[in-house]
Amino acid sequence: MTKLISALLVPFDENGVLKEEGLKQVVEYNITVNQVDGLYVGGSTGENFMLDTETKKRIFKIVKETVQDRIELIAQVGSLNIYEAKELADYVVNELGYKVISSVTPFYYKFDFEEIKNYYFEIVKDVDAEMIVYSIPALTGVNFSEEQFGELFANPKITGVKYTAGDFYLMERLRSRFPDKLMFSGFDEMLLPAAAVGIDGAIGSTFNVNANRARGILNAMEVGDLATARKLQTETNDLIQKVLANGLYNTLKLMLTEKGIDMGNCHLPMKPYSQEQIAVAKQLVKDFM
Ligand code: MN9
Repeated sequence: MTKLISALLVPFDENGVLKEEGLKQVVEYNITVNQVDGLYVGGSTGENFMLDTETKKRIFKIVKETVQDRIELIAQVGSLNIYEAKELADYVVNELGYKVISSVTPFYYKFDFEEIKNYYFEIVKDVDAEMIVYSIPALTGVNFSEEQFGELFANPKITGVKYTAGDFYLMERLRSRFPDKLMFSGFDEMLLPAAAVGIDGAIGSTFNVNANRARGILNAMEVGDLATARKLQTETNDLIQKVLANGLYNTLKLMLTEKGIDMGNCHLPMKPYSQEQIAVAKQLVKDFM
C-alpha cells in the first residue's frame, strides 16, 4: 500500500515561539481525522530552516511523545551546519527512537557532488537509521543525475528519496533502476503522475487539509481507475492553485485554525496574515474540506 505522509505544519506565536499545544493538536488531527500513515517532521512545511537547534529538538520530542508508535515518523535533520545535522540525527534516533531520518541536499554554497555525497555519508556514518534524501531542486538549486543518485544509493543506509520535482523521466529511471529504494513523491499537485510511475509513498504539505482526496488518488491508481484519479487530482489542484495564490503555509495554517486547531502564525520573515488571506482560507474550508 502506498503511504500517505503529511509534511507537518508547525504553529508559532507572533514572536516565533513554538506553540506546543497547537503542535500536539495538529499531530492528533493528522492521525485521527486525516488518517495519514506517517508524518514528515522538520521539513520545509515545518519552517525548519528558520529555527534554532533547541526548537527543532523540542518539535521532534513533542511529535514523538504525541504519536508514540501509532504512525510512522521521518525526521528531517538536514542543515547547512553539518554538525547540527549530526547532533539532530543522534538526538532523534538515540534519545527519541526515530527509525528514519531525512536530509535536504545542502544548499546556498553550490557544493559539488563529492561534497554533497560526503555530507550524506558523514551524517549516516554514526547513526543507526535509514536516510531518505530530500531532493527539492526548485528551492535548493541542487539537481542530481541518475548516476549521482546511484552513488548515494550505493550506501546501504541511504534507502530512498523524497523526490520533489516534476521530472518524471528521471523519476522513472530511478524507480526502474533502483527498485529496492523507496520513492516518495513530493509535489502534491503531481501525485497522479508520480503514482503512475510507481511510488512507495507521498509526502506533502497539503495532506494536512486534503488527505481524503490524496488517499483517493492513491487508491484509484492502485486499482487502475484512472477516471477517478483524474477527477480527484483536478479537485486537488483547484484547491492547491488557490492555496498557492493565497500564500502556501499561511493558508494551510488558517484552514486548520478554522477547524479549531491552535495553528498560530508562520515564522518571521514569513508574513503575518492579512484580512484577505483569512477570508480566502475560510472560503476554501467551506468549498474543499
Ligand atoms: O514537501 C511540499 N513542498 C514544499 C512537499 O512545501 C516546499 C509540497 O507538499 C508542496 O507544498 C505542495 C504545494 O506545492 O506540493
